[in-house]
Amino acid sequence: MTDTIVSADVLVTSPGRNFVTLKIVTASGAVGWGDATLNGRELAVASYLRDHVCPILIGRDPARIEDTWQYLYRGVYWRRGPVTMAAIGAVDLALWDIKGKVCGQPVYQLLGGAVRNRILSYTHATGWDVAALLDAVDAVRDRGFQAIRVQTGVPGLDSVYGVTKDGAAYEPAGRGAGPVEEIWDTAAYLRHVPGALVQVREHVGPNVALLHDAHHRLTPNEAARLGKALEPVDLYWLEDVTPAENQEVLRRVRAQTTTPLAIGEVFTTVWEFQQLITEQLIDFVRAASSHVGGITPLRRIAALAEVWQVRIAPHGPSDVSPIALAGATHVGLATPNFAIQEYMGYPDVVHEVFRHDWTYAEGHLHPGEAPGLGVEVDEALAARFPYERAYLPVARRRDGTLTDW
Ligand code: GCO
Ligand code: MG
Repeated sequence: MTDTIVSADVLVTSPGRNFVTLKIVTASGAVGWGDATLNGRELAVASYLRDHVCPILIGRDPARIEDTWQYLYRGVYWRRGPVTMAAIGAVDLALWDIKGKVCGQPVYQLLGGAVRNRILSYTHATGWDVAALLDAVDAVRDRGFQAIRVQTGVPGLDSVYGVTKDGAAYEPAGRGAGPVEEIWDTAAYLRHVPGALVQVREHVGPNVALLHDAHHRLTPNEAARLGKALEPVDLYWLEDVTPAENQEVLRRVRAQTTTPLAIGEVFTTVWEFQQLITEQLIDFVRAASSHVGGITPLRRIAALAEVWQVRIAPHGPSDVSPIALAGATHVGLATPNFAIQEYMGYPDVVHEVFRHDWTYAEGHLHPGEAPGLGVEVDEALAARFPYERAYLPVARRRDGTLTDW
């Protein structure tokens, strides 16, 4: 008998940072959870879902995941964009969750079953100076990580996004009336980073995978210079070297350096990856299972990437909720050209609000064997953390000009 969706509700909670969650319930009593979090623009997605998507989900067959994806993507004149795609992603994740629960299978089984035993994961180590960074690297190695993203402060700057001076929690969107403004100096960054990362490589030896994120801040020429300068570090990848809009510029970077490139955490459709994949301008696709519109399109991107020997490595910072992280780990376990999963980690309270079956051990993640995605939301606990307005910082050059992320 065909099941139907009887309710679709949005829950916004802020246990340390904001998360937007979609809850879909079917007539047979199945409950599916989806992540709709868009860091710093959370309520836009909540409204998109509540005001425009939830009403038209009622009465639909939850089993028709692909058709619902097409309905919300192709069926809408104003398509693409992060708000739309995060909303569609939440629906898609919730419907895969429901399908798994109805079938009594973890989602990875529905995707063809495991192609690996566990998923290599990386986390972040940051330190304002090199000594602090090396301490941070040692600390995450003690937690079992064999792949580490390393970021440092830059001499002459007061702050650098994602790097704290006291080693405390970092990268939340700052709470408050508006974005914090930071001063950015690319020349100072380029002078400092290669030397700092060489010291990290010397410290950890050859067997630890090191990654670095440039956060879209470089020109093509600067990116090429950085890639070349980092070749002795033998990076696993250099991430987001240039602003995401103009992908042709990657040809120049690619021609100049063999440092592997990862791009795409802010991309929201397979079409934004098309040129990067088919021209082999990147080595790793960073699409998140939520922001790119769900598991359905992430699998499609992975299939395209596989043809061109490009691998996927979904975004997994602390602003991607444990539900979307679960989505990524199910895809990761079942996808041959999956490379590595970012696992930035969450404060304890987030693990309590989002009770998950996925596990981390010895540098690896596993989605677990619970039917569906394996995440249940404690709604009573979530309700104790109301939304708090928060923004990512903005960056200006020394002369005051706003600059890229
Ligand atoms: C990453 C990302 C994060 C982003 C954050 C913004 O690679 O994990 O770049 O560092 O800054 O997800 O919302
Ligand atoms: Mg990144």
